[in-house]
Amino acid sequence: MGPTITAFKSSPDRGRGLARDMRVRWALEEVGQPYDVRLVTFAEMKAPTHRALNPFGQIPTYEDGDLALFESGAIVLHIAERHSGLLPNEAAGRARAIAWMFAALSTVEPPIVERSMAVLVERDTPWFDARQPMLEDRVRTRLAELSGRLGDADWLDGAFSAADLMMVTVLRRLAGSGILEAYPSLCAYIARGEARPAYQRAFDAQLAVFAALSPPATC
Ligand code: GTB
Repeated sequence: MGPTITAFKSSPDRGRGLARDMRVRWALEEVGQPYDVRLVTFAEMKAPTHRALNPFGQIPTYEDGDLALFESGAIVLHIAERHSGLLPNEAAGRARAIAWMFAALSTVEPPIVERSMAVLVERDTPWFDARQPMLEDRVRTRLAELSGRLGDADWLDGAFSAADLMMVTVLRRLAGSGILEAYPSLCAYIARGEARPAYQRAFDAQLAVFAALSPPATC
């Protein structure tokens, strides 16, 4: 039996692959590991049964036999370490790929999330207009640094790895913000990630959850 992950029963992104189960689904698809999904409502996420898996009452979680994990980064790293294809075999390259995974999660993602959370929950506050340019500048700083390092390369450090999977999912959170367009190499980088068959299978699977919620109207 394969692992079971959790995902939103009704994702606020309407199946656009922005919730963090997407990166776990993508990793599982890349390594060819079939998996089950348990869909949870917001109320279920905050109930003791789910909090036993994730003390913060969030998705995604991962269960495989006796092992239960939370934190999308830890889950993707676990998958990448158990299967071939997502981390280099050579020790130094593997360590660098893991460093890039941390960079995606702890250096690039925080300003992106802070900006999008402000748009979501602070739009009507008196400080929104003054604060938003500063939050956007912080995002632009990271994007400029990242695109500077990526240069003309296809991926962050040699072949595609879990580092790229993580970074692409982090950058996708900027879709529709109008910020990414100033960094064509990052747009192309995201497009390369999205073109991978494993990405597309993962995307389709999470979109199907949303589609099942809202079947097309009939006459
Ligand atoms: N650090 C944790 C991880 O990486 O696993 C963060 C997990 C997390 O933020 N989970 C979110 C969650 O469960 C879902 S992904 N939120 C419910 C809660 O905290 O009560 C974040 C997310 C949600 C929705 C969109 N969207 O609609 O665009 C994008 C991202």
